Amino acid sequence: MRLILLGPPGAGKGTQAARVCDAHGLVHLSTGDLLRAAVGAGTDLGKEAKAFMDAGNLVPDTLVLALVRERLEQPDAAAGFLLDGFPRNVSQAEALAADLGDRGVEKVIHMKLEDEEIVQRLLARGREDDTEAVIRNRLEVYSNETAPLIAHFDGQGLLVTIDAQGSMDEVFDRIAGVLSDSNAGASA
Ligand code: B4P
Repeated sequence: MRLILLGPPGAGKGTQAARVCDAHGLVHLSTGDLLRAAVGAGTDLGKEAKAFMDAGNLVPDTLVLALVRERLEQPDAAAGFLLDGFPRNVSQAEALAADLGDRGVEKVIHMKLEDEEIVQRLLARGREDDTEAVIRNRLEVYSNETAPLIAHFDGQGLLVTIDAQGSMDEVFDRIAGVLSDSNAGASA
């Protein structure tokens, strides 16, 4: 399976991605995790990315694409992957499609959640970029740059929207339902 989890910051993409990858033996590629690892390791890329992340802005495409390409080129990714937090804008989506060619993404799961629930979840998480002002900026960046991907993938017939409100188990069950439907479709 080749999947994308799309949704606003704090929708629970990272939380659900880990569970889905465990259940289906997929490589979990989180650009947020890769960027935080680069920042933690003090690489040149990490140093460049840090100021964007601290402000809640998108890291430039060239940096993010370099990380994604390096990970997708590793042999284990050939068996299937889940992209978590990537692509974040239309130009990243187009670069991904060009890289993958005819082994493109099969499904995009859009996790929908109201802004106020997002703010509460992220304030409770308390990561360095989880202050209220930065969260509000991330929501605005999402609406301007990432939300257009909803129509983009819908137009390609790849999008399924699920409600990301509710417990982690309830949300996981909704995603599992989408994936079992698509497996049934594939084998029909
Ligand atoms: P990300 O790491 O992608 O972080 P996120 O969107 O905030 O989190 P996510 O949706 O994964 O939520 P989570 O499961 O953790 O991005 C961070 C930054 O990196 C961006 O601002 C940007 O600067 C940069 N970046 C990343 N990718 C990029 C790209 N492609 N291009 C450019 N820049 C990029 O859940 C959040 C919290 O909610 C957790 O505490 C969790 O425990 C809780 N939670 C989850 N599910 C819940 C539920 N059902 N009920 C209650 N709480 C729940």
